[in-house]
Amino acid sequence: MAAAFPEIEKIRYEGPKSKNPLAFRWYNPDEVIEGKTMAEHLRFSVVYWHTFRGTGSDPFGPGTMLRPWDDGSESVENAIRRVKVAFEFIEKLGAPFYAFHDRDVAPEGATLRESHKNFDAVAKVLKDEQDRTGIKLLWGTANLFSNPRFMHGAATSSHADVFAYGAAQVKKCLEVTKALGGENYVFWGGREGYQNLLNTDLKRELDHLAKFFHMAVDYAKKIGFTGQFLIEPKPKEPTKHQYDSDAAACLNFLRSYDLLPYFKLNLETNHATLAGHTMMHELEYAGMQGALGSIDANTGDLLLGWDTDQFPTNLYLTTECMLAILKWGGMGAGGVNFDAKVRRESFEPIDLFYAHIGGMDAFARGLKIAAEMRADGEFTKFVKDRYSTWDSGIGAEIESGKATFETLEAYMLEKGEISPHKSGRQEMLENLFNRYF
Ligand code: 3MF
Ligand code: MG
Ligand code: MG
Repeated sequence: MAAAFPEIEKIRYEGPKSKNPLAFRWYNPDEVIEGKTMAEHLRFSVVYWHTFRGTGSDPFGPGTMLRPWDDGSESVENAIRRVKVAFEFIEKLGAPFYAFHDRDVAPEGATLRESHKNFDAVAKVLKDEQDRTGIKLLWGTANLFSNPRFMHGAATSSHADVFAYGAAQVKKCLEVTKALGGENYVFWGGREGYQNLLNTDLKRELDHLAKFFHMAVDYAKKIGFTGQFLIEPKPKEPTKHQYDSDAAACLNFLRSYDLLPYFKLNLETNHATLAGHTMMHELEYAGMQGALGSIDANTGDLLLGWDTDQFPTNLYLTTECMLAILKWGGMGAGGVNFDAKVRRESFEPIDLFYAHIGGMDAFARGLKIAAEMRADGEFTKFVKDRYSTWDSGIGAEIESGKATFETLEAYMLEKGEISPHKSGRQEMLENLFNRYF
């Protein structure tokens, strides 16, 4: 097969002075930061759905993307040709991982049996290409939201047969993910949520969702799949209320249904902002509970209120992400997965390179800046000092559990009024943050 990107050579690191738009200026895979290489910290991953299946269609018009290798058919032959293109792209880019939904890589058949067969046929080629290039599968996932049968959700559908269908699909996807050495398995809520409580049995649906996850955990054990399970929070779109709305909601759900030991979170920037949080908040919240699994790296648009899935280029954002990720000891088996799509107007194949190079450079630079901030330690020192009354005296008594309401009342009656505590110094700290750019 002829190359899909014949004019593109392997993308190389050329350093910050380079003006070559097809080179990395910051992502230098072998550069060591805090004892690990950039490649080990960042574990970049290319998504199959936006990058190789995205057409650029929107509610107002059809696709615009020029993809000369794709004949637009839902045939296994076309799917296999696409695999070769995907691996040529990922190899030239130098990303070590990729991620897919079952239905991105192989066409859905007329029956479940036929879909399984198509998936197996394409998985064989994926395996060959992985072996040829050394590119690995960051995670697999099943698409339980596109087909009309999932209109009411999958695991939370009002129809039991739909639950069964979703289970069959996840069973197969777990088998394929295992066969391809996938390091994680992701559940994004899809249509697991509701539009209206008048037609919804909320408790029953959540009980079903938990049952579904327990079945997945049991089956993974049975077949020896040892990858990390991840849940990807998102608050709205497609349903008005998604059950996995944010990190806190997911962790509460997992804890309530005895699922916490088996899951971590895959946090997505644009989902965090839709939930009214910053990405750093979501990372901190998951990190402090040992649940930081992986990230879907993208960004929204301040002026648009939906999931625009743009490539991340804002260095403040990537620095904040990397500060939180480094603070909580990294993402383990996770990675920086570009769940992002080029704009509808960026229709040429080469735009896929510009987009990923920009995202990788933005994260590499964020990593470098975050590591510099940590080495200087000024923020850490400030925060430590701000809470210093907890290190001894009454603060230490409260933290260690020695104090009670009675001892605290006695303490305050004795002490009298409190003199103003230290300034929060937000403006000074924001200026300090800026010093690194
Ligand atoms: C939706 C998403 C999804 C998930 C994917 C994997 C299509 O907003 O972000 O991308 O990432 O389904 O779980
Ligand atoms: Mg995502
Ligand atoms: Mg998204």
